[in-house]
Amino acid sequence: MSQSKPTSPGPAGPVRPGPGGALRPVAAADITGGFWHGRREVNARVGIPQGPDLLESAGNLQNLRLAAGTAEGAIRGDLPFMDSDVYKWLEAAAWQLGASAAPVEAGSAATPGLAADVDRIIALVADAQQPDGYLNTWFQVTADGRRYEDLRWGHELYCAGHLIQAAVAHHRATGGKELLDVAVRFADHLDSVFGRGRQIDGFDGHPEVETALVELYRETGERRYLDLAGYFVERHGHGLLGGEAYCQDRTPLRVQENVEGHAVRQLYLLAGAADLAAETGDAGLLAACERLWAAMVATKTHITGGLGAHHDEEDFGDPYELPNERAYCETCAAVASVHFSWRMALLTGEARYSDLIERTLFNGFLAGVSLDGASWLYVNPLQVRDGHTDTGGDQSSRRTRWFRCACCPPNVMRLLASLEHYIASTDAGGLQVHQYATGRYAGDMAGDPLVVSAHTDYPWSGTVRLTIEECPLDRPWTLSLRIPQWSTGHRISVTGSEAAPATVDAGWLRLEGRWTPGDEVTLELATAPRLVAAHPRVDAVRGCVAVERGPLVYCLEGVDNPGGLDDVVIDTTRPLLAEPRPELLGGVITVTAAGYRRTPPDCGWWPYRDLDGPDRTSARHTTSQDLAVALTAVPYYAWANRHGGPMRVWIPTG
Ligand code: FUB
Ligand code: ZN
Repeated sequence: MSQSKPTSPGPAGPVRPGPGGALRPVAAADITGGFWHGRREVNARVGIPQGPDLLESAGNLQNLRLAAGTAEGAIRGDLPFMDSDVYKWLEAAAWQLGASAAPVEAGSAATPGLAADVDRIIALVADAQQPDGYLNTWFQVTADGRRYEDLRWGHELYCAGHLIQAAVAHHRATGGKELLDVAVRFADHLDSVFGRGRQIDGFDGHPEVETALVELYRETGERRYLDLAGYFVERHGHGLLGGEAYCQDRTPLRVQENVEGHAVRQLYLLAGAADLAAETGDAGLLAACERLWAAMVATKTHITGGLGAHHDEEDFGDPYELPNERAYCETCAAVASVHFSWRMALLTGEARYSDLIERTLFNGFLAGVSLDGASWLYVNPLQVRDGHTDTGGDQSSRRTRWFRCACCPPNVMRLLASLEHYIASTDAGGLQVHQYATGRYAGDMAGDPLVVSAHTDYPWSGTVRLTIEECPLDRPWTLSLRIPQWSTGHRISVTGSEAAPATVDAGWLRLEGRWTPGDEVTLELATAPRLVAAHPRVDAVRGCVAVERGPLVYCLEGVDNPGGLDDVVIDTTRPLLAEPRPELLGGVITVTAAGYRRTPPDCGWWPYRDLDGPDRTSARHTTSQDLAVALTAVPYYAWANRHGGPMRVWIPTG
């Protein structure tokens, strides 16, 4: 591999931007306790270790052997992107292996076995690669060597992207080059076909390779990978793949007004565009990313951070088309949203991107994995009706052990395993804390170490204590803490430092001063439960409210509210009561609201009726037959862990 730029040590996580952006992830991060430590411990102990067996039984590993010619038989599975499940798992395992203090319970055999599994599976991948660098088991085994004939659906470059990301992770986390060598050979092959050797003018209908190639450029210094990523991003939207929004081919990003088409495809493309803007300083691309992010958040994002309104084609819907029981909100779209927003946070320095990351992580993303780490949701609806029937499978409202299309589980694994890298950043003026998680975050300011540790029981408590561990003593610098969008009030106290009074600037609380190791800052965010209403154009939830507490969105589940959820009404005039329940769902705080179980009107055989009488004069339709009930809500991330009954996030007010 020729090097056109020396590689530089830097942030060890999935995103290592060059000097162009506003912020840089801290070089070393470690989540050592609290909420996310618990979720990551389950991921390390249960989630990731089950991967090899599941990939074996689903046939992904056998497909690699078939492609390598070391086994005989028919291809397993019926999707051309099954290799990507292997790569996403490898990426997750690599981050896990690299975690400086692996959050694996004492006595667990996960970590030693994991390294061997990773080596074994990397060897399978390397064996399957063709001499010219091409690698896709589906096309090698089933297509008589035909390549790139179905860019709309073939996923060959999408799989290459996941391979590259896994390889970068493996290299950064463990120093191993085996997978990186495979990835570089594939990237060089892609460059010879689509890049400098330009045999084909095209791109993959499922973006992913774009962001991966930028990261490979960051890892290797090889400029061709950045150029190839730029070429792919620019070729979207010109009708090369039939002009479909599904393939991100209807409109060039630079002029697109709102997110559209397949949600994950759109978001991975935007992540790649943000990466490019960071590396090239392309103001037009940055403006497009900002515009599309803002339009997406304002008009197409569910309260959970979930994205993608349609089951059909896994698409974004129209603006404000945000259904409940038919919400798609694929878990992968939540992962992709975090990827895109983190790149935007680093590029612009704006807090709102990390606000969306927080909302997504605690709600739409985390619901995708069961509390025990062993089963998954692919779609994340906001309502399951009383008596819901479900045939299971990818689009089920029930947790499932694995899927025919198993994109989501290893995506959850890789984000959880690398989560510490999404917490803090530095710039020339100081350190920024984007997310609140107990741990240690070590960056630098112009080469001088800047290390902060955090202790918190977030999200249950809004109190976060930060301790300065190392910092320059000879000059002032700024500690920036994100004040979440949901916060209704905060207090800050500082001990030791001569920090100037805090200022709040577009979501960042800035504390500028001279600091000394041992100085402490305590942030207290008000976490009283809240009722939240949606923009009136979200017709699906008109007349409804949702319950939130801190960053958590809550939901009602049938198991806590016997009698069903289709007829419940919340009384918004009565206070909400938060109650710690250490024995419930791994330890949660529930929120109880006063409400009614409504007796629906008798409509006879026709479920519609003329509206007159009290219906036209009274806003609240409770009657003497309505039963007063206490409605108990649990965090949305924890739903569907006890039973297969109904659930709802949005609660009618009348
Ligand atoms: O097409 C590959 C993956 O499968 C997508 O990202 C998901 O939406 C699912 O369709
Ligand atoms: Zn998925």
